[in-house]
Amino acid sequence: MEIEKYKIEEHNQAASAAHKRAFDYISGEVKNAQAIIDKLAAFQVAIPSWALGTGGTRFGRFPGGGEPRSLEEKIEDIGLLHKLNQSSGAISLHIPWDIPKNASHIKALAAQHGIRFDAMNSNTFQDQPDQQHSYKFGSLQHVKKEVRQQAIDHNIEVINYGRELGSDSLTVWLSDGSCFPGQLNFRQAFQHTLSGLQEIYAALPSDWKMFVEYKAFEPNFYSTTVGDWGQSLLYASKLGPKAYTLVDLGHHHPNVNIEQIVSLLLMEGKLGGFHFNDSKYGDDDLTVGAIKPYQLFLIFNELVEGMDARGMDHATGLGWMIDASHNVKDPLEDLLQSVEAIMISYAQALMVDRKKLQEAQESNDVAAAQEVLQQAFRTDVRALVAEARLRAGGALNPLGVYRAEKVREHLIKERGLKTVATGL
Ligand code: AOS
Ligand code: ZN
Ligand code: ZN
Repeated sequence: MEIEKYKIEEHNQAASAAHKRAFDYISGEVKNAQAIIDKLAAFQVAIPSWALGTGGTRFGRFPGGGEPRSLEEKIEDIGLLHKLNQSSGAISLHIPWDIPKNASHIKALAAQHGIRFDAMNSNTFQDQPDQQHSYKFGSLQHVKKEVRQQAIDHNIEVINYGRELGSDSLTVWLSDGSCFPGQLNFRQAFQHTLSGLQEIYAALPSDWKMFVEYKAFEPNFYSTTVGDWGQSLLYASKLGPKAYTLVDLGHHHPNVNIEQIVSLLLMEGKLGGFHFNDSKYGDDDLTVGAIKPYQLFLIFNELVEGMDARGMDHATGLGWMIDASHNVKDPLEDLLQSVEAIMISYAQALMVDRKKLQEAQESNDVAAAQEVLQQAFRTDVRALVAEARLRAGGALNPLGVYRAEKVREHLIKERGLKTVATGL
C-alpha cells in the first residue's frame, strides 16, 4: 500500500485555508516560531517493529487485520507513517522477531522509505523453540552459567545483526527478577547481571551505545533485577561511557516524578534513550499523551532544558523511540497519534520562556514559575507542528489522510484479515 504524493497534496490543499488562519495566529503569538518549526522538522521518533500489530493482553488478542507479515511489510508500514508525518524516519528492531535474512535488501528497502535503523532490541524474556536453556528463572541473572552464557551470546548476535543494518545502539531490557521473597539472592543476581552486561558491552563496536532499560515490575512481581533508574544507572556507571539508562515512561510506580529522573540522568550524561507511551496504572503502553499530557510536557521541558545545558543536539542526542502495544486501536492510527503528541509536547517545551522561569526560580516566585510553564502548555501549537510537516512534504492532518485513503482497508485487502505480526 502506497499513498501517492499527489494525494497528500490534494488533502493539504483542501485543508490549507483553515491551516493558514491557525498558523498565522500562532506564529504571531510565539516569539521563536521559525526556530521551533526547524527543530520539529529535524526531530524523528523511531517506531518499534512490535507496535505495528496487535499486542493484546494475556487475556486475549483482537487483531484488526492487515497486520504486516514480514520485516519488509513492517518497514512498508513505517514508510507509510513517515510519508504522512515526516517524523517517523526510524525503526527499532527486535530479535528474534525481525531477523533480517538479507541485510542489504532490508537496508535498501528502508532507505527507499527514508528510514534508518535505531536501537536493536534483544529478547531474553521468552523461550524460543530452538533454544537450549529456559529463561523461566531469568537470563543474565540466572544461577546457572550456561543460561547466562546463552543470553550473552544472544545479545552479541543482536549487535551483529544491527551492525549489518547500520544501527548504532543496543537496548537491553531484562525481565529478570523474582516473583517470591527468598527466590533470589539480590546481590548475586546483580553481580551475575553486571558481569553478563560487561561481556556484551565488550562486544559493542566503538561507536555504539548500550541502553539499559529498567522496569519496576512485570513479569516478575516481587523484585526486578533492573528495577528502577538507580539500578540502571548503577549498571551503566559500572559498565562505562558507552552505557546509558533508558527511560520507558510506563516503567515506574504510580506518581513517580519522571521529569526529575530525566533531569538528573541528563546532568550525569547518562540518559541514553527513551520509550514513549502513556499509562494510567503501570506498563499499559497506551497512546502517548492519551492519559497524562501535562506530565509529558513537563518531561519534555526537562529534556530541552537539560539537553541545552549540555549543548546536546535534540534530534540526535538521545535515542527517541515509541514503545506501545495495541488491543483496541488500529496500530497505525495509534502511532500517528503518539508521534503527534510527542511533537506537540516538544514544541511546547521549546516555547517555555526560560529566562522568566529562571527569574521566578531565583526569586522563589512559585506562582510565576507555574504561569511560565502553563503558558506554554496551554498554547495550542498544533498549527506549528502541522506547518513543520507541511514544509517537509507531509500531511497537514496525517490521521485524516490515513482514514480518507482507507489505508487499513487496503492493507486488509493486500494482506488478509487474519494476518498476525510477529511480536508480543
Ligand atoms: C517491556 O516492558 C519493555 O518496555 C521493553 O522495551 C520490551 O523490550 C518491548 O516492550 C518489546 O519487547
Ligand atoms: Zn520499553
Ligand atoms: Zn514496557
